[in-house]
Amino acid sequence: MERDLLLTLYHRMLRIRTVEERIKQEYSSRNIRMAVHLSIGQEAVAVGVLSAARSSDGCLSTHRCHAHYLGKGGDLQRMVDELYSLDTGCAHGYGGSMHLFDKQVNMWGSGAIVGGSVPMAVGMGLALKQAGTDNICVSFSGDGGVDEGAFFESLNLAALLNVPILFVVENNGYSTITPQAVRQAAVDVCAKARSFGVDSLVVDGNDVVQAYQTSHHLIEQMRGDRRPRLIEMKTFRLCAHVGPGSDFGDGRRPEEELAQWMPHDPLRVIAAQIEENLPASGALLREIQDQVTAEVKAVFESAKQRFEEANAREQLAAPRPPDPNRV
Ligand SMILES: Cc1ncc(C[n+]2csc(CCOP(=O)(O)OP(=O)(O)O)c2C)c(N)n1
Ligand SMILES: [Mg+2]
Repeated sequence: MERDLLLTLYHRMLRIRTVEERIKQEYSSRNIRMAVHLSIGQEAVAVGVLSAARSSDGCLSTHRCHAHYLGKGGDLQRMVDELYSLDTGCAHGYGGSMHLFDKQVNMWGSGAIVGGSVPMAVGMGLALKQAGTDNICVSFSGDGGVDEGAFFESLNLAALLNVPILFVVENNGYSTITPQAVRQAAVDVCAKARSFGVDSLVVDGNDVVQAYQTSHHLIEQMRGDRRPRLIEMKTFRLCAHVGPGSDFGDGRRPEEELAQWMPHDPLRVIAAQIEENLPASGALLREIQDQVTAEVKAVFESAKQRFEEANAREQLAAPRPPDPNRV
């Protein structure tokens, strides 16, 4: 992989990690008044897939959507403003962490209903095709999304109508704290997709280079043949299902799994790839780290300041009816 691309992937993953680490820190202040589902440990999926897509391609996501929104190029300040319930947020402060949207970059939204955005993505993909473009739609769902009937109806319709949709199943092995094998009689997601006529393959979701190259290859095919594909990305969530904590050590997930996955932390994986392919890149990496740290600090400080000012004016205390003309 060429040097600039490798560094870009690193930058994007580190930026997402730094934002979410900052959310963890700020959460105890209780100024982020909503559930947050962090993607720490899963950044390579979002960055690998979405770096292979174009801004004009569409994307729909799930409750765990920060990485997808940022990977798609969504505005960071507007995301953080949304977490602080500010009306400058990307959903004007009404949606919160699970409802991120940025029309400028065709981040078409995300939602809390497991599997709920998958059929919508099929419709959006069909619209792209009917408009005569070569754009595609990316649909992210978790392995929990594969528990849902709507997921299978979506596979069927996408195959039947030849919809250019890339189904990305971000398989972190759990739906909240229930392992996949406890919920699904057959755990081979690709076999299920193939049975509907959707070409599918499995990728190491912690290796951003593999995620990028596979996605790029499939997306290029889809621009030509306007047919669906599915990628199952095997990955692991390093944080709790929800909130800033951890669900290891309290019996909810076995600690041995964390020990097994830690060496495969996607940021460690890419750091090793950079070390191997780009010797003497230490100064460059430090430059990227400094730039990301400064950007994230400035964005949070800005949001916090405006949150405090708004709070002081008691603007957040009064319920505001949504204005349907604003989106
Ligand atoms: C239809 C529906 N059922 C149950 C829930 C409760 N719920 C919220 S997140 C979640 C886990 C989803 O797991 P997965 O799709 O694998 O995503 P992950 O949290 O692992 O990223 C569940 C069951 C919900 N929001 N919607
Ligand atoms: Mg899951």
